[in-house]
This record gives sequence, C-alpha cells and structure tokens, in this order.
Amino acid sequence: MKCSYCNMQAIAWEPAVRRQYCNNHYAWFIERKVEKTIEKYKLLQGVRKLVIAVSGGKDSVALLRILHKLYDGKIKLLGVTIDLGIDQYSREASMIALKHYKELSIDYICVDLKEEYGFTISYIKMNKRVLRLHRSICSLCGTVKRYVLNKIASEENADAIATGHNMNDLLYQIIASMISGSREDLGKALLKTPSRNGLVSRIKPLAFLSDKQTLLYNMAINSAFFWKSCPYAEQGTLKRDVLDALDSIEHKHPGFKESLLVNFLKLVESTKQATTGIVYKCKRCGMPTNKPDICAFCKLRETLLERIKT
Ligand code: Q46
Ligand code: ZN
Ligand code: ZN
Repeated sequence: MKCSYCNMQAIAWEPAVRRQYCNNHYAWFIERKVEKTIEKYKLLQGVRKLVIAVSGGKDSVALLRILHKLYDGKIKLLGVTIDLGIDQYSREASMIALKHYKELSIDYICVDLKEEYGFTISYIKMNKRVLRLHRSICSLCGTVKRYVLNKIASEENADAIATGHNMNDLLYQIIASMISGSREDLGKALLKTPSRNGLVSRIKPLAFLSDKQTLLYNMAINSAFFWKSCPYAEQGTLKRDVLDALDSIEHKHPGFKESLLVNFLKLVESTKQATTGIVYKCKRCGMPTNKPDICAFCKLRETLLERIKT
C-alpha cells in the first residue's frame, strides 16, 4: 500500500477522506486537522500563555507535540503534569511527560499531590468506603485534576488550559449530559469554555481526533507515550458500552461521529446554555466553584486530612 501523496509505504488509511498516508504525510494530515479545529472554533483567540495538561498518555503527548509544532514561539507554552500518587503508574507516566518537556525545551511544572496537598489518589481509593465518599474514584480524581490545573493556570496568569480530550471523550460527555440532564456535564463537552471569576478557560484542540488517530500520530512521529492503563480505570462501564456502540455505527457509516459532534456543538452554540452556570468563590481557598460554600476539592481534602490525622 503506497501513500496517496508520495512513494513511501502507507501506515494509515482514513476512510472519511478515502486516502492512505505514509508517516510524514500522516503527521501533516493530523496537524492540519488540529489546526483547522483551533481556527474554526477560535480556541486560541486572545491566548498569549497556554497551560498544556500532560499526563504522559497518548492523547496528551500528541497534544503537546502538535501545539509545540504549530505554536512554539507564537504562544508561551507551559506544560503541567500532576503526579497523582497512583504508585508506579503515576511515576512512570510523569517521567514520560518530563522527557517530552526536556526534548522540546518547554517550560513545565510537575505537581506531586502528596507533597503539595498531603494525600494521593491511591489513598482515596483505599479508604473510599470508610470516608463515605460515594462518587467513583475517577470522578474524585477528576475533581482533583481540574482543581490543581486551574490553580496553577491562575497563579501563572495563563489565558487557557489545553487538555487532550479526544472525540470519544466529547461524544461520551454529550450522551452523559443527556442521561444526567446536568448543565455541568454539558459544559464538559464544549471545545472552549470562557474564563470567568477565577475559572481559567479550557480548550480541547483534539476534539476531532479519534483514539486511533492520536495513537497513529505518535507512531508516525516516533514519539514515546505511556501505554499502560490506570489500575483504577473502571471496567465494564456505561461509557465503554456507549463508545462501542458509536464505533460500530462509525464503522458502517464513516464520518458519523464527527458530524454528531459538529451538530451538537452548533446546537449548544445557539442556546449558549452550558456557559451560563454561576461560579462562586470557595470560602476556604478562594478558588472558583459551582458550590455556594466550599469547593469540592477543599471538602474532599478536609475529609481526607481528618482521617489521616486520626
Ligand atoms: S487517572 Fe484518575 Fe484516570 Fe486513573 S483514577 Fe480514573 S481518572 S483512570 S484518566
Ligand atoms: Zn507520503
Ligand atoms: Zn476550596
């Protein structure tokens, strides 16, 4: 199989555009796709300093590499990695993120949850029942990651935070928002949320890339990524079933997932519902929260530290 653009051997076939690509042309195809998303949805309008959240996994590594290629020297980039304290898993993943920062000479901040806040995600997982924490470990971990990223971005005066959420993540958020009817869930599916009241804008430049495309992109540019799954990743979830169903439709109708996302975004844009939720200030730490009293992170941290003391 030859590349549709040159004589090199093809490594990927893209059914939606009916073309095959060699390593170089595949990297070019993916970078153009991300650039088009950024331009169409004005993701970097007014952004002079950008935090890039990098876990070391395939999506965040692709995000870092693509944004560096497209915007290094034009926008100030700051990589942020959180060591969640999930034993070996967190250490190995963080090492990969550090390797990329050094290779690309990008400024970065690495936060060790245990050193900085006195607890780890493993501690929460082990003591969830005793602590009467009823949310799933991934939902609690999400609260922690969002809080830490926002705090660093605020302190560093960044204009936005870029995350590696891909098309599957966003499509699942759309469905989750329909199931829960929650405005917060709907907001998570937006490509760009505005900065307001201490909450730093969030952007998702990989919104139109699939899992397979970010994987192949890393392979095409020979970029190392952390491939092991988190030991706490939930198996047999509704999310997995929804994504499998969407993939089977996509297989029969190439382009289905992309048009579902595009049309959903048009619908949200026309209603503007998801961006109008009230943002309060936490009475403990002063950070933004959707709770009128203390934020979910401070509440979680107080519960944990009380328990650790006793
Ligand atoms: S790190 Fe945290 Fe993920 Fe592990 S506990 Fe769940 S959310 S699966 S991306
Ligand atoms: Zn080629
Ligand atoms: Zn707080």
